[in-house]
Amino acid sequence: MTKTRFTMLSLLVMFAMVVVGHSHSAPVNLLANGNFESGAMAPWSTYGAMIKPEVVSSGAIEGKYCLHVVCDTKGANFWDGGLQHAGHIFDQGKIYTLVAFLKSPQKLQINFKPELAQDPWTGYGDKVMTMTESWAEYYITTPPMPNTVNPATVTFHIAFDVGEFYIDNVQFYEGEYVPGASSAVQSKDKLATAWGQIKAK
Ligand SMILES: [Ca+2]
Repeated sequence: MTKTRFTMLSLLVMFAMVVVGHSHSAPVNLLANGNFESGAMAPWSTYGAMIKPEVVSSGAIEGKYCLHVVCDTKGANFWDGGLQHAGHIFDQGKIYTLVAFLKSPQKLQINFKPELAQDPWTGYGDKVMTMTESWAEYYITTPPMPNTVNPATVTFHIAFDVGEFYIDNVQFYEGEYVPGASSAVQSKDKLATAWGQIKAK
């Protein structure tokens, strides 16, 4: 084996280790159709007459599709309009991370709220974010669940003001935030960076 061939083989092994290592660290998304790649909205739903959602096939940050949401009337309360992914159970003692990619030409606000899906609508780690005109990643991590939360839902409150926003690549998983795990785009960038570093050696 020539030195060049050995070097090439070493590089391939190192590259494979980067790929395998990355895939093993990826958390499991508890949301079906979190990236809207079915081309339809289900099982997501919205409430509030002012909320007009539509899956669109252009401008996505991940894959082909994202969700475009219009709020045509400001709510009396910001929670009067929402985007939800229902049917969950949060396990006692576990923490969860909710990640979403968002952008809004009007820089709307949005409230991330994993919650009890019935009165008193107890939230876990809920936080209001302010979107920007460019796609960016936002996340929260809940405190440990003090008890089993059932029924539970992943809710975004979206009646802060009149405007529109785009959402894509939503993930909800057990544990702390894992950088880059929610974004195929970021993952590719990371691999490209690692590959570039390997080649530079
Ligand atoms: Ca998508």
